[in-house]
Formats: sequence, C-alpha cells, structure tokens
Amino acid sequence: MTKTQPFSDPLILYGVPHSLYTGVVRCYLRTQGIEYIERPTSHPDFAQHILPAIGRSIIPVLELPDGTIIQDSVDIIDHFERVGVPWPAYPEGPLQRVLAIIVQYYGSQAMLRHAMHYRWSYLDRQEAFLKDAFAAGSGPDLAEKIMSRMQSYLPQLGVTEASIPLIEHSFESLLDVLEQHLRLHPYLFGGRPSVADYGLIGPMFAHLGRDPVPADLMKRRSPRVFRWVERMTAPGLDAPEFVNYDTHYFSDDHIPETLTPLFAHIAAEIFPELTDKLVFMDVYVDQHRLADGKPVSDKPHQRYIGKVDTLFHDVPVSAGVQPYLLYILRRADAVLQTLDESERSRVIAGLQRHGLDQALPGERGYSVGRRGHIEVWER
Ligand SMILES: N[C@@H](CCC(=O)N[C@@H](CS)C(=O)NCC(=O)O)C(=O)O
Repeated sequence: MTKTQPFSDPLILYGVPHSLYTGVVRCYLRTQGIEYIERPTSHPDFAQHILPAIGRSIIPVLELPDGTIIQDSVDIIDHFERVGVPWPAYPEGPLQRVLAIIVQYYGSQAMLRHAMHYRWSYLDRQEAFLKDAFAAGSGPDLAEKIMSRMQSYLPQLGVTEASIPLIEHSFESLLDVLEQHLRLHPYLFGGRPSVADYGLIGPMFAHLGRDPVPADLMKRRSPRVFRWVERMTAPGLDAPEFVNYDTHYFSDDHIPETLTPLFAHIAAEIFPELTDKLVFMDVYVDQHRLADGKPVSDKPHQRYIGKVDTLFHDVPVSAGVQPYLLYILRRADAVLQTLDESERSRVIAGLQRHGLDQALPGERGYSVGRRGHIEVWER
C-alpha cells in the first residue's frame, strides 16, 4: 500500500505551542531540519501510549520512529547531538561551552520566575489568549484545571508583591542587554545557536515572546530580541540581516564584550539563590542517606524537595528547590573534567571574571541523573 504521508516514519513531538520546554525542542528540531509532527497532549496516543511509559503528565515528549521515547528537553537535544546534526549546539571552546550551559540553566530554570509572572500575574489582560491556548492543547475539560495548577506555582517560584517590580526590571534589563548583543551577532555565541540560545528561547518564546503583555513589551523595547525569537523558531539559520556572517561560534574561545553585561545580569540574579539551593540539597542528601538511583521525590510529578528562604536582588523570596538544576549544571562540571590543568585554570579564570565560577556545583559526593524518564539521585 502506498503511504500518503510526505515521509514514512516521522518523529512525533508531544507538546503545545504555549509550553516553555516544548519550544526549546521545536526550535532545535527546526534549526536542524529534522522533520516532526507535533501533537497536543489531548491526542489519544498521549494517554494510551506515552503516559504509561513516562509515568507522569509532562511535555515535551519525543517519540522516535523506532518507538524510543525521550522526555526532557535537554535529553532530546543531547540525543541528537550524539547522533549528529548539521548545527551542533555545544561550542568547542571550553569557556564558551561552560558559559553556554550556565546561560541554558539561567534561561530554562531561573527565568521560569519571569515567564510565569508575566503569564499569570496579567491574567486579566490576556485571559482569552491563554484560555484558547490551554483549551486547544489539553482539551476544554482539562484546560481550567491545568491553568489553575500553573498559577499555583507562583509562590514557589518566588513571585510575590515584593519581588514583582524586580522581576519586571530584570526582564527589561535582560532585553536591553540582549538587544545590544543581537545588533551585532545573530546568536549568543556567533553564527549559529548553542545550548545558551536554546535555554533562553524557552521562556523568551513560549511566554515572554508570545503572551500579549510581555510580547508587546519585547517588540517595542527590543526589536532585535524579537527578531532573534523569530530566528530561533524559523527553520535552519534565519539571519538575512547578517550579510556574510559565517555559521561558526566565535573563534579561539573568544567572549565578545557584548556578552559581559549578560553574564553580569545572570550572576546578579542566580546568586545567592543557586548557592542556597545547593546547600539545601547537600543537607537533604546527607540527612536522607539516599541510595544511588532513588527517585528525587516520592511521586513522579513532584519536582520540588523543599524550599529555601533566599534573596532575589536583595528582596527576600522563598523558592522551591528542584534537584533537576544539578542535572543541568553537572554538564558544566563535566566540561572542566575533560581539560588539562592549564586549560582548566584558564576557564575558571574566565568564569571568575564574569562572577560565575560559583555556578559550577563541583564535587559534592552526589549528583542527579535521569533514569526511566525521572530524576534520580546518583551517589
Ligand atoms: N525538565 C523538563 C521540564 C518539562 C516541563 O516542565 N514541562 C511543563 C510544560 S512546559 C509541563 O509539562 N508541566 C506539567 C506540570 O507541571 O504539571 C524538560 O526540560 O523537558
């Protein structure tokens, strides 16, 4: 029988347009020219086939033609990086590579605060848009329930009356900093996207570049950032305004001046919160005598193991601790482990110059891995 599809065995991406982490994967697949079909979670296969395999309701999930299921935006990217893609996403230069992972952490984890604030604190001004998106993605019956669940995350993300002005100031500063860089370069590390761009695009597309209130701000305040969002979501490398710009990362592990304010911005935001969270996990692991391979929480959908009282730009916030953050940042530690002494010193000095050396968790006697689609402690 003749198949009528354009390709016989497509990849299936389970996700929705307004999902932060689905956006990461969608951008990656489009950049690499990997064909896929996107299905919402309301598709019957998600309940029948995907949910039993991954054990919790979470997106994105990618199903490969051979039936392999991959959950997690980082695991999906890393799968294709191993297989080989036209535009690999990890810079060769170790300083660039470590910094790219730190930016990936900032975008995909720390910026959840900004993303969720702009989505849910302005519900009155964007309700019709959000209701339509959630109903289309999850079905009308589940939409209200999921929307309420998402709003309930705000306190554990440290979104409060006191922190909101700082979150908004932070988003505006980030737009300004990125605008300066993106006037000169198509992507963060040069001529093609890296995991830094993929980490940032999650919040910058799904929430901040798409929901009416922040998207309007982005377009008015920082046209080049909005263009970068378009570029990231387009197929291939979409940079017509950069005539004769090559498709490489900056040569010789160079960090251009225009990235310095970005790293300063990130350092000012992730500390002391990240350090406080790492210390919380140290104590937690010590107290619970956790065995290798034990899931990080009792129930698969539970991501937080507790909370820390910390500061966001000098304002006290209480923030939920997700062991998953170690899963991301350990990949930066792993880069350092591959280097000889002098290269390692050079990279650490580079991180210190940008105030980011403490973003590497370093040896702590435990780590976080993923097994069976779930985060587990590693000893
Ligand atoms: N670490 C995961 C996070 C995925 C994630 O948080 N997905 C959200 C949608 S963007 C989700 O499914 N949330 C369901 C929930 O929290 O109930 C990844 O990178 O894929």
